Amino acid sequence: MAHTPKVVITGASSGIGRATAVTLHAAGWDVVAIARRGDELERLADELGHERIETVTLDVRDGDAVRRLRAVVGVPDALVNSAGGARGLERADAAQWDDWQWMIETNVLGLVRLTHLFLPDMVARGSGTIVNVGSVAGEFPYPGGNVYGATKAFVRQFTLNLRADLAGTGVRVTDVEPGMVGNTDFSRARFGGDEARAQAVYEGMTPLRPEDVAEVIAFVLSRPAHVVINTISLMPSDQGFGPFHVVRRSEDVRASS
Ligand code: 8X3
Repeated sequence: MAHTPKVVITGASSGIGRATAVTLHAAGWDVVAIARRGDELERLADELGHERIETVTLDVRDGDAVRRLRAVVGVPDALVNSAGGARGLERADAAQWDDWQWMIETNVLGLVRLTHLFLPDMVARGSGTIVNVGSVAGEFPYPGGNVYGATKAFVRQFTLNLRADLAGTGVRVTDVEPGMVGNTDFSRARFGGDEARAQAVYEGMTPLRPEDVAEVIAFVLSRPAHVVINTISLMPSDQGFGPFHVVRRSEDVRASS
């Protein structure tokens, strides 16, 4: 009987993680869907017909819960680190400490924790693919991006440093870096549930859909074993780059927020 590949996906209850679960399931993968919200995972399992889908309710910030995964999951063929998000868009001096801590604990520590858990077994087996969901914010700074962008820069460099360590082991690592993605909880969470503010982010433009990113992840995973994609950056065609911001002497820097 042909081997059915198994993928562990974090952040699988919504957005890119959920779309990736649906896309890979349709491509024949066994999916282990991980997220904080058990009710949303249950809805996903219902949608996928409770076949080739396992759900685990946990927060990637919870080290003990993550460690228990190894016994439950074994050695997956792929890990998609999609759990993460942004909290706040304030200028750095007005940012909330809790928001900064949450982003570092989730986007950085959570992703590293999952990777550290599965990597040794993948290397021992000589195969496996890890896809990290980074962001264009990890490469391009923008006002209010402060810690969020820095966590995604970490994800990018961690991915590349893993590549440096893992060349020749059969284990591949890729950073998929999307720009604006609509129809997710991303902006709602960034603005503390403020629906109107979240909607305004995507007003008058067409953002990426979570499925667009999921298809890229599926593409990465479906390359033959000798091909590794280091990074992929994608944006909606309505998104571009801003000019450098220059503060003129007439402006009061302290007041411009
Ligand atoms: C978020 C991408 O462009 O909305 O990861 O900041 S963007």
